[in-house]
Amino acid sequence: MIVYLTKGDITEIEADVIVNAANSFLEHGGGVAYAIVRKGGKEIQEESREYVRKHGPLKTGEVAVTSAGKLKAKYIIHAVGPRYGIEGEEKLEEAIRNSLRKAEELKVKSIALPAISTGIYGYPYEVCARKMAKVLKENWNLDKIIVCLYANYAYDVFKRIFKEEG
Ligand code: AR6
Repeated sequence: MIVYLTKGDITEIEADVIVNAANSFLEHGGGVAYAIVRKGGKEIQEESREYVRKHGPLKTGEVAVTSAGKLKAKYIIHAVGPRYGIEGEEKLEEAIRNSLRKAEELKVKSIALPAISTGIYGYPYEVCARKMAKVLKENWNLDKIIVCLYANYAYDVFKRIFKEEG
């Protein structure tokens, strides 16, 4: 398994799965979620609503799967991260771990993840980077995990922490 850190727009990445930083209602109105729906098409939002109609809203740390619409990926895994100051960082760890578990269940080989909870939900990049480093070290049956950072500063923080955490 190879882990890559990359800078840029996650919707441009070639991976079987793209992880979305979602909310409990899977209403993709801002941040990376909006970028995914804008480029992937409204079917992603429609399938998300259908999921919530059937199963109810997701708890923090949980994930749901939809198609990836017009994106090159096969699936979107929508992961609900915690809100900083309201929900603890163990939920961030859960959201990351549940995303990778779901990807294994889907029998895909590659996955791209954004820095869940570090935008609108306000978590420091450093906390997210440490949680990612921890979870990625677990034994995953995936060939390629791409962590995609949007801001230069985020990329620098992740690079430093991934180096520190080995
Ligand atoms: N590609 C990669 N990363 C991105 C992109 C992109 N195109 N756009 C933003 N980021 P956020 P959250 C980074 O706010 O904090 C939404 O409204 C961004 O710089 O997308 O988990 C949802 O519907 C940040 O580092 O997610 C929820 O309501 C990271 O992605 C809520 O925001 C996550 O930022 C979730 O908040």
